[in-house]
Amino acid sequence: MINRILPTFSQICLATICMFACNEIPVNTSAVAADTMPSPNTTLWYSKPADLWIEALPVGNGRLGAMVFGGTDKERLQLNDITVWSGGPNPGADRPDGHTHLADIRKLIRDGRFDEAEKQCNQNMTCKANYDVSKYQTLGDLSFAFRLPAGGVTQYRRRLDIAQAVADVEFKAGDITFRREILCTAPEKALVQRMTADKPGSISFEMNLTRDDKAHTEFVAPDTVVMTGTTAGDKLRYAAYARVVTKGGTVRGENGKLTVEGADEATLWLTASTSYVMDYSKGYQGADPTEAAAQLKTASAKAYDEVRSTHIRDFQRYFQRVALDLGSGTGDAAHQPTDQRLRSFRDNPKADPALAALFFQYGRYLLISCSRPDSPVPANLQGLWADGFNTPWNGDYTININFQMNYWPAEPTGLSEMHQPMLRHIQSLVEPGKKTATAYFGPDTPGWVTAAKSNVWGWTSPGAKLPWGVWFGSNGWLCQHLWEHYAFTRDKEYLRNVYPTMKGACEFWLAELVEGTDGKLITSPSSSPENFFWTDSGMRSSVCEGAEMEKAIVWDLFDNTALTCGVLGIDADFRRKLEAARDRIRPPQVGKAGQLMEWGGDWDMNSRDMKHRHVSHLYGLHPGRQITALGTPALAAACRTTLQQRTDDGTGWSKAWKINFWARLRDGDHALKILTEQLRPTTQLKVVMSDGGTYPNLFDAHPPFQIDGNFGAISGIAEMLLQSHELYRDPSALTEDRYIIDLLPALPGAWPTGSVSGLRARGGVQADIAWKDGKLASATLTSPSGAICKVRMGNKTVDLKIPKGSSVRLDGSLNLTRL
Ligand code: FUC
Repeated sequence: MINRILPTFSQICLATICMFACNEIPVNTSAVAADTMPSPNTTLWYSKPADLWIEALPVGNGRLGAMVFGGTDKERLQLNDITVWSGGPNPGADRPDGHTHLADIRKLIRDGRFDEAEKQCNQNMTCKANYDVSKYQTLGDLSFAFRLPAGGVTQYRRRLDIAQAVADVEFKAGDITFRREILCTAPEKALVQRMTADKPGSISFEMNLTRDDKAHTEFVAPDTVVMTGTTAGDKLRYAAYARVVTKGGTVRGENGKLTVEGADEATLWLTASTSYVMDYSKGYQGADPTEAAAQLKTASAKAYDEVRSTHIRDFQRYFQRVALDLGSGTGDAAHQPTDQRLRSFRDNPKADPALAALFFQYGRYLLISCSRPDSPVPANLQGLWADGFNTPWNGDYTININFQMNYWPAEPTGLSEMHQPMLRHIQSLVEPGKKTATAYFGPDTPGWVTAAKSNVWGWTSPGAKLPWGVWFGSNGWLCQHLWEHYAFTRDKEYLRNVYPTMKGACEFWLAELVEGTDGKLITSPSSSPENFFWTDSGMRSSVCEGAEMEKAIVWDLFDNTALTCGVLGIDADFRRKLEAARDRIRPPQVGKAGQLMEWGGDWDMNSRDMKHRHVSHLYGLHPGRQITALGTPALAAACRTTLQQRTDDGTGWSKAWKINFWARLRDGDHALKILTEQLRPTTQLKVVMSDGGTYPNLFDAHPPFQIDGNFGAISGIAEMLLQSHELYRDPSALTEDRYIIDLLPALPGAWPTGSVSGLRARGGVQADIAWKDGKLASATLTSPSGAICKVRMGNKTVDLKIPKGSSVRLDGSLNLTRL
């Protein structure tokens, strides 16, 4: 169970005194009523309004979202709709004659003329359209100017309850207590803000709905304003509706403003829709965005309390699947406002292990809020929350790590349905990806391919230039997600549906792998995302043959697809072909410094950028499974050496990946060290290529904000507690994928006692685990589908059969006990 450590009243008063003293706001020590005490495991709370966007609090329903600033006399709700993109499809982005240069480039590389090969790649294997015209953008702002009584503001507090997905703001102005509650409901497809006061007739405000880009606003009723427009490029039409329903008082709309006067309470309802449709054959152009009008009508006719309770039930259906207790620590650290709590954690992390539990659950909250089973597109670099028109890196899907990282926690942390928009997006890339494959690899090239970037408009072409633009490993990496969804859920019908997509990626690579000088299969031209190498003679390039990451991805793709054929009992010949090719791929190589080699040559130690954030060549360790700590110890040792050489530094997402790597190396203390560094407070907003941290609202800092770091880190926490990537072959069931379920494989010393329930393992198993004094106390494993597996704890492994729909309980020595 979640440890709901309620602070004592004196703790709250203490924190309150401190927060008001720090911010020089008048003190009132009888501030917070006992029933509204924040739970440190599931609440973010603050003693002053957000000035900066990275202090505001996110709400979302998988499509619509808002950042809540929590102002007093002025409030800003910055709005997003996940489909609001500028630009449009780029059918002409591929270079149709790219493939005519392929043989020459491969030859230059074989001859060691890497610098010339890079030039050739930049001229001929890049895209011919401007990728940067398509950007994820804000939907706009709702701004409020409230009329408050004189006398100043006291007893201010704003918070986000992530166990209910409700944000609120509360303060006293004069002698009146004002409260606003904000939620974004998926069932009603609406953002709702309820405004109340403890004295009738006290709610008066003006409200504006705006977008600084040619938006047109008009009142369609005295209480309803609609904003319509198109984004730059004119490919996307949007419509947002806002209505304010009051009890008492008056509402009128004029001069672009909605004015409420003297209401007892007021409820704002906001809906939005766009013309976007994820359909390549239609040029991503759907019908006019009319749904928002009907959604507004239905939602705003309902009673707020009913909408609120339906919303909470709907959200908790997912959220409550997993509970995590890492202990409550010492002192009052956990009971401080969240920004202060982060600073205290930096100074004394041991005092507040519950912050990691809050960060874990916050990541799950964010995933549920930005990616729902019916989301029109998947979570982007900022999930759903982005301000302005120039979102960093276009707010795209960067598919050389970042997009995939977004979805690492989906399956293990009980949010499998949230994976769906990504799985659909991957399949939507097959058609444009076929064109990219033939353009750059020849008219007869089978299958489909993608490069380093993708977006909602079906971009599959390479990017502008090396070291990032010319890299073709992402189709295999994306297919890993298709397979993983099956590995966790055991849904064979789903697997049958996605198999053609996986097969297409395999066909591409079966045709495009080349034989290395050692007779092994490798890729060429081959790069390692965004990095360069320096040969022994000092030549700098980013393209060679046989870089590790692409090989590892193709190995994983072939292995997963061969397993798919076996599981579905189909395509036996193709399966054998895949297995044979997989076994001919050049295995990971260990270099002269004991490192896992990143490139086709042993050049890692020549690097002039040893701390480079991408550690792509460890793909086989994570998220792949070609390298395991116990199965391939020599390669695992090489990964460890590489990680030490590369240091623990990095951007937010880079640190997050390293947490996963160290967990896979079964070193929980090192994993926690990096997690602790990732939680270091920062307000850095500029782009920095190292120095990740965490913003006051617990968004991950690349910097700037990039949500993959949130998701990657919580995947790492799950990996510390439960792993299931290791397959074993059962001679009596060779076509089945069976897994070793590893309990507490990387438990750090600083989390001696705790529990987790509801984590998911591959093979269709759910795990509740409790530990005490650093040792397993008990584990209950449940399998809705039924499972045959091995369970490992430390050095001991036992075989287990869990009948369909039932549970088994193991004690600390892995003995079966009765339930
Ligand atoms: C890759 C990374 C950057 C950033 C960007 C979105 O280019 O190397 O650090 O995360 O994606």
